[in-house]
Amino acid sequence: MKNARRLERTQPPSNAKTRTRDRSAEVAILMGSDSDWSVMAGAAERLDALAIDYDVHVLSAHRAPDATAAFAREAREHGYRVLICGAGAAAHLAGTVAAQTTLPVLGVPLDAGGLGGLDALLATVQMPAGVPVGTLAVGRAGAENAAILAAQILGVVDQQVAARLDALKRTMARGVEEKNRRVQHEREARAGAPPVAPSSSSSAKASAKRPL
Ligand code: RP5
Repeated sequence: MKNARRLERTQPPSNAKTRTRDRSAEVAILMGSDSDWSVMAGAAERLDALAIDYDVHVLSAHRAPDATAAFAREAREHGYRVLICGAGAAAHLAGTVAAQTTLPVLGVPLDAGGLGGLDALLATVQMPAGVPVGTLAVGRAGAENAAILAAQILGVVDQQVAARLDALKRTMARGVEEKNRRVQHEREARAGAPPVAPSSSSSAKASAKRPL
């Protein structure tokens, strides 16, 4: 099972929108390895949904330090406004990028095995004063939230992006209402059903603990 997941994680980001710089991507998604793509694709999907143009690049603080530093130094003049960096293990990508630019850098710690992502979380979040990395949650939620936060940063001055974010909030709120309706409906259906006698004290305790 672990091997299967590993195989899936090593698929290259062939369906990513890796664009050349004649395009006007405002966000760059950087990741330490192509094995990070299955999770970082969550950021790409959110940016797609918000109609925000982005590039995707594999860079590495440790394996390609010169290319990483050069990318970060030139990012602003290439038109980027926000940089999202996902990396696992000793995750220094976001920090080394932040060291070279004054663009906002959002770090997504990834679970690359071993320590469940705690290693990457600490490496990403524990930046020295003066070089901030906005650190998101470990894994998929962090990747998606990095994209939404990038949109929120762009949305400070871009009214169209801000409007799309408002629409996202409304959609999420409707989703919660729908979930609440389902829960209430289930409770009402259960309340209307004839009671089932518990067969033992332990099953009575179990049903008392049930959230619905
Ligand atoms: C980190 O090491 C990468 O971000 C990745 O999460 C992890 C493993 O990389 P690979 O060995 O799969 O290239 O630098």
